[in-house]
Amino acid sequence: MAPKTSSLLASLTGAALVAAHGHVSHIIVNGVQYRNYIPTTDFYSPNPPVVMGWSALNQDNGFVEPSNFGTPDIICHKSARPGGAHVTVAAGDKITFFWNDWPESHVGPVIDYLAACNGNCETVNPSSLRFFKIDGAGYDQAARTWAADVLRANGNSWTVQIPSDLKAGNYVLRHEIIALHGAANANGAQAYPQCINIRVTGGGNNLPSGVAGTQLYRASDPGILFNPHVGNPNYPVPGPALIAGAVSSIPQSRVTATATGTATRPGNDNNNPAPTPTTTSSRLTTLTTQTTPPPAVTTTAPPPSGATQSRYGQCGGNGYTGPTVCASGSTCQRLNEWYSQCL
Ligand SMILES: [Cu+2]
Repeated sequence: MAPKTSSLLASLTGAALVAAHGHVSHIIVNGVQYRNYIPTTDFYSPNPPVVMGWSALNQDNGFVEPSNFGTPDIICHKSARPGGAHVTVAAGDKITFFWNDWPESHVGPVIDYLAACNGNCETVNPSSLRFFKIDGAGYDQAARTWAADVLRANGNSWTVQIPSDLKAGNYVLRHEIIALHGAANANGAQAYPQCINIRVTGGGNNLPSGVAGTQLYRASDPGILFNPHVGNPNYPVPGPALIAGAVSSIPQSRVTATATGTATRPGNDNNNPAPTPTTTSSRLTTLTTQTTPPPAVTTTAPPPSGATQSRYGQCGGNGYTGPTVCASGSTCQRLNEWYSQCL
């Protein structure tokens, strides 16, 4: 609920509730692109394609709010149901998720989990899944970038590496961005989980223990209730610890596809043998790296009057008559029709 004592905070909370952006449109693994479930169109199609991605009620490209972090909606998004197929990868392979869009204002961490299905993922009960964290990147104080900034810099993509010693089998890969632009307020963070089914071949004997999706986060976690609008924030990535041997992020780069593929339905795996791991590195095209700084902000000269709004102050909106030029280092960003903020 918005604080009644402050119309400003009410405006900001409202903006956080209405601003919703994005889903994973496809993945690339070993140079092959696979279509994901497209919530904005497949939901309305009488015969949507059978894909590895889970379907969910996020037709608004929306998010799961912290007050629902204890409900099954946080597992693989709202009322999610397993994808009808899976993509086969080798342990150690890299999988790149592509988002259809990601707004610059939606800063925050990017986190990835795996959970064994103990059978076909296509028919798994989401509540039976136990997730372990294979990467989790927050804010890089040296590079001064959020993981979501790095994702944007790489064409709205994020690359995950399957542990090379992971036990072979069927897994749900849960990929997630948590947007923090409204997270200074209670219930203001936005979780955007996206799940796909994968079949992992090769590997070793490693099967880390995990937690139920409904146990990943609480609304009061320091990485969920967090103000990102401070200088060089020291951000604690929420959720369970990384598994042994994992890093917060592998180096990120642009990845391009050389072919398109179709996900495999249960029982048809011999028609779609696992790719050979040796092709992985040769098909990844590195254009940018994890440490790429965000693009420089181009500022225009302030008007002669010199009226300048300070960072985090209001700079626009219906009925607003104050300064519309932001202090150096910040730009005026529209949050809704009533409120624009220097960020
Ligand atoms: Cu949004």
